[in-house]
Parts: sequence; C-alpha cells; structure tokens
Amino acid sequence: MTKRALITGITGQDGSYLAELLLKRGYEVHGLVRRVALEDPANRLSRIDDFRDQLHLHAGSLESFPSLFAVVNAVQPDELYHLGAQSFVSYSFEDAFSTFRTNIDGTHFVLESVKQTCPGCRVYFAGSSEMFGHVKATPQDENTPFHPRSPYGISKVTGFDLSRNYREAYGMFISCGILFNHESPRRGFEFVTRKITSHVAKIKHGLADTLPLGNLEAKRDWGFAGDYVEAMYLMVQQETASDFVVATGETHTVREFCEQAFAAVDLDYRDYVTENPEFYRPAEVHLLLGDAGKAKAELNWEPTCRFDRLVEMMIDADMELIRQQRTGTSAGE
Ligand code: NAP
Ligand code: F7E
Repeated sequence: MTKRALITGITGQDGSYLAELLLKRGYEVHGLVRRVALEDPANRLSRIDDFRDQLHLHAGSLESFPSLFAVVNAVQPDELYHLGAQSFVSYSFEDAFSTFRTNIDGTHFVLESVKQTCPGCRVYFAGSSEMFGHVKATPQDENTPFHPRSPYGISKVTGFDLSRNYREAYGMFISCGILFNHESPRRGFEFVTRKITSHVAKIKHGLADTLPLGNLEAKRDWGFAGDYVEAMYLMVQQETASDFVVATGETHTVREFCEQAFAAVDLDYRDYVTENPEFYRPAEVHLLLGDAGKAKAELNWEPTCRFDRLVEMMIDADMELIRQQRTGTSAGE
C-alpha cells in the first residue's frame, strides 16, 4: 500500500530534498505551507517548483493549533517529518518570543495533533547541534549534555524534551535527529556558507567587491543536506524510535570555508573579506564536531559528501545561477 508522508517546512532546504527522496520511494507526499506561500508560489515555493505537481500542499501555520490539527487529521499520515521552524540563529536573538512560539509551540501543536488524530503515525523531530552550544565534550554524541547558547538552541532543546516526553508518556514513535550544520545550493542566503558562495560568485562576476562577515574563527561540522535527509528517512524506518547524531566528523572554521570558496575561482579571500561586528552574536557557539557512530552502526548511514566537494558544489551552483540571471535563462537549483 502507498505510504503517506506529511512534511512541515517542505518549502525549506531540507523539506525540498526530503520531499524528492520520498517521491522517489513511492510515497504520497503532503506538505504544510503558509497561506502566503500559495499566493506567491514563484518566490516562496521555488525549492519545490520542479516537482510541485506531484505534491499535495495544505495551507497552515505552526503558530495555529487548529490549522495544524485540521491538516494532520485530514492527511492521516503514516509518517510525519516535522522540519518547520524559525531556523536562523542570529534572528532568534532579535526575536526570541516569535522563535519560541514557532519552534516550541509549533512542535507541541504537531505532537498533540498526532496524538489525538493518528497516534500510530511515526514522527521525526528536527533537533540540532545548536542544542550542544557551549560544548561539554568533543566530539559530541547522543550522550553529550546540552548547553544551548541562543533562543534558537533553547527552542530546540525544548522541542527535543517535548518529543521525548510524548514518546515516553504516550508510547508514540518519535525519533529525534541531532543534525549538525548541513548545506547545499538550496541553503538560505542568510546562512554563512551560502552568504560566502553567493558573494564569491558576485565578486567573480564583478557585481560586488567585498564580503562582510562576523566571527571567522567559529568551527562547524558541515555536511550536505541531501545526505542528511536520507538519515532522517532511515530513523523513521527503524523498529524502535531513538535519537541520532548526524554529522561528518570533520570540523572547519568559517575562515577555511572562505579560503576554499574564493580559491575555487582563483581569488584570495583576504582581498575581499572584512570583519564586521554587526554579524557577531551576543553568545557564540565556538566549536561543533559530531560523532555519528550510532547512526553508522544502527542506520548504516554515512555521509557521501565531504567539505571540499560541498564547497565546490555550492560555488559551481552560485556561479551558474549568476550566469543564468545574466543570460536570462531559467535558474535551476
Ligand atoms: P529552512 O530552510 O529555514 O526551512 C524552514 C521551513 O520552516 C520553511 O519551509 C519555512 O516556511 C517553515 N516555517 C517557518 N516558520 C513557519 C511557520 N510559522 N509556519 C509554517 N511553516 C514555517 O530550514 P532547513 O535548513 O531546511 O532546516 C529544517 C529543520 O531542521 C529546521 O527545523 C531546522 O531548525 C533544523 N535544523 C537545520 C539544520 C541545518 O543545518 N540546515 C541543522 C539542524 C537542524 P517558509 O518557506 O514559508 O518560510
Ligand atoms: O552560522 C558564523 C556564525 O548562520 C555559522 C542553522 O541551520 O546550523 C545553522 O546554525 C557560523 C556561526 O549557522 C557570519 O557566528 C560569521 O558561528 O551559517 P550559520 P548556525 O548558526 O551554525 C544549526 C545546526 C542549526 O540548527 C540552524 O538552524 O558562522 N558567522 N559571519 C556568520 N554567520 C552568518 N549567518 N552570517 C555571517 O556573516
């Protein structure tokens, strides 16, 4: 029988890759989208544009319990992937209240809707390495204590606690991924990797001459989003629900990302990157490095794309995007 999946956050980076993966595996794929997205599909549905005709989209908001309840009840999914969130850490300092509403209440609303309307549905919760924050051990694994350093991190710890409590209290199947940073040509332009690769492409084409950044010494464990949605899918297929770290096991500074990205188009980052305090955070997460040993042992999951290839892929895509914009041809990714 055809399986039915519901994805919150289907218009985002991960939602788009996951929707493609599930369609390829024969799923009937439903997605929760904001009403405004349906009114402005050209801009707000661009990541899922290529396969939108194969999706079932439902208007709703993570801030409204009745709207979520109605969508979950109507779809009756076998699997629900809860990816929707205010996911930009910097913005969470500017508006912690709305971040909490979307990420904490939104998660609570999703879990309660499943409990009341389809308790047998398998749920994936999108946890984050930001939960480790001021890290207590390196590398970080499923046993490393949490010490979040931003309202976003706090919201994800609470979402994780809510998920675990629904699992323990009501016997629901809810698996939590603790995913380290993952990137792609579909990454939002505000995140540092895409900010760098899009600026490199502009600079190379003579459309910009500097790249203002914040803390260049922060270290991240960066993987490819396409690999990470495969891990989400595998978690939901297991016999029992559990929590898994998903990471590459390699860490690099923002400076190294810059160096590599500019070098890919024969430029020296030191000629263009400026440090601007505007992009510093009130509290920084200095170092993230994941140990995905449990995912490897139990899910047979391993990343296929390493740092060098990731940078190259993002640079190639942004260079191509500018070429297409200049020649007026359609912009693929
Ligand atoms: P993303 O590109 O920012 O996508 C976020 C999605 O959530 C978008 O579809 C957005 O819809 C939706 N959304 C936000 N507020 C909403 C609301 N009030 N009602 C309904 N939908 C709402 O994020 P991502 O990178 O794909 O990440 C997916 C999930 O994984 C997020 O929960 C994120 O926190 C988590 N995560 C990400 C990473 C990473 O490195 N990418 C790592 C760990 C965890 P619009 O398009 O309408 O804004
Ligand atoms: O920052 C530093 C910044 O915004 C990475 C989200 O997907 O991954 C992401 O969160 C680092 C930080 O990602 C700029 O201070 C320097 O140390 O790309 P980011 P993030 O904060 O790590 C986690 C796992 C998630 O769950 C989140 O949803 O880069 N940095 N200069 C900068 N960052 C930005 N954005 N812009 C700068 O100019």
